[in-house]
Amino acid sequence: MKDQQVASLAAQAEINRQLTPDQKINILRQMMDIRRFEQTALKHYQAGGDMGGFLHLYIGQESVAVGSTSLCGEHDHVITAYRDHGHALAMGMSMDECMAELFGKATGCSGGKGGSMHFFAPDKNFWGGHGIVAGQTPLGLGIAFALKYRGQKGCCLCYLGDGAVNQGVYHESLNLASLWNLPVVYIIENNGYSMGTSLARSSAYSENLAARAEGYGIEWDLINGEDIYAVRAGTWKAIQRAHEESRPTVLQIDTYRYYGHSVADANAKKYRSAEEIETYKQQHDPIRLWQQQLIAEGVLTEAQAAELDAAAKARANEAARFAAESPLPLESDIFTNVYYEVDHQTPAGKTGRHFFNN
Ligand SMILES: Cc1ncc(C[n+]2csc(CCOP(=O)(O)OP(=O)(O)O)c2C)c(N)n1
Ligand SMILES: [Mg+2]
Repeated sequence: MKDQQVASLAAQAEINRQLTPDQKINILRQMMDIRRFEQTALKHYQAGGDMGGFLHLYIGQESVAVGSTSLCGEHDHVITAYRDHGHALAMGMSMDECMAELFGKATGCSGGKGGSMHFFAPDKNFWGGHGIVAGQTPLGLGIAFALKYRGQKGCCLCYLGDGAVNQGVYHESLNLASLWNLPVVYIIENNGYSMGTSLARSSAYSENLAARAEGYGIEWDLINGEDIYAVRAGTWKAIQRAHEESRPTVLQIDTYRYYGHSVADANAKKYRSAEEIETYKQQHDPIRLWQQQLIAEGVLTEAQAAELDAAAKARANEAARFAAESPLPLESDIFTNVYYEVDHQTPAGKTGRHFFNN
């Protein structure tokens, strides 16, 4: 990670100097909301009975989603992998619809059929939530293609992990992004691990994953993810490049996850030391750092920060209550909202042959 000097330099970037006190506080509020939402989800998951399936927590990485999406305008879209709670909430999805989705309830954003990995809200420019590693990278490319095709001035922020960069489909996407001049920003969230494999053990030239973009003639940047100002300054350059020049960018944002790959990761402390995790929590926590920054700037007091946090916790508990009291999906709806063909009774939908003619 780069040192705090970078933070102070990034604070001077025009896009950060324009931030009002309210906008700065809103960034903190969003990060606190995400953390409290996930802590509450974890509590219910561990209690057993409320939730099934996987639960990949974003705790420790909140500044990446919140900082970058804070720059999104009307035609800017977001797509990500399975660690999607932070991006979804940052794009304006409600805690209620997200928590209900985790509980598998009909009031969930995907009707309770998607769960943790499939939050989805196209009306809020949020396109999921994808379980296949790097599967979202050609989809993000497609969103960027559609924007260009329609003549809309926007871009697609497509997030992927440090492990996903080794998937072939990501490289195919980079090739087309550059060849066709598409407004896509690939944001590599480098949390140092792919499941239990460290970056150094999974990637060649692990010092710089973003530089692979050079092979495709794409601009790239390295960003310190613990610093909201740095995330915003670096991402804004990429968004402007997409908007003004219709050119792609690859950003590597360094960050850290505090919990295991998923809640079911029994080896969470075997491939890294407890000291390493503790060091990040104590010295690099993005929420604490932003809170300290705002207090130092005189934008916020300790007491106000505590109030914001308490409100986030209360909202998360309220969302869990809403989820618990919501109805399960109806058995008769088991086939709806799964395939377009079934919902629209196309010939393929009637025969069940969705992909093959015979
Ligand atoms: C194509 C594919 N291969 C393997 C998996 C299993 N898998 C799920 S997550 C993951 C690690 C990905 O790590 P990274 O891209 O760094 O993302 P992070 O979990 O750190 O956010 C793997 C191998 C999968 N879901 N899809
Ligand atoms: Mg990773």
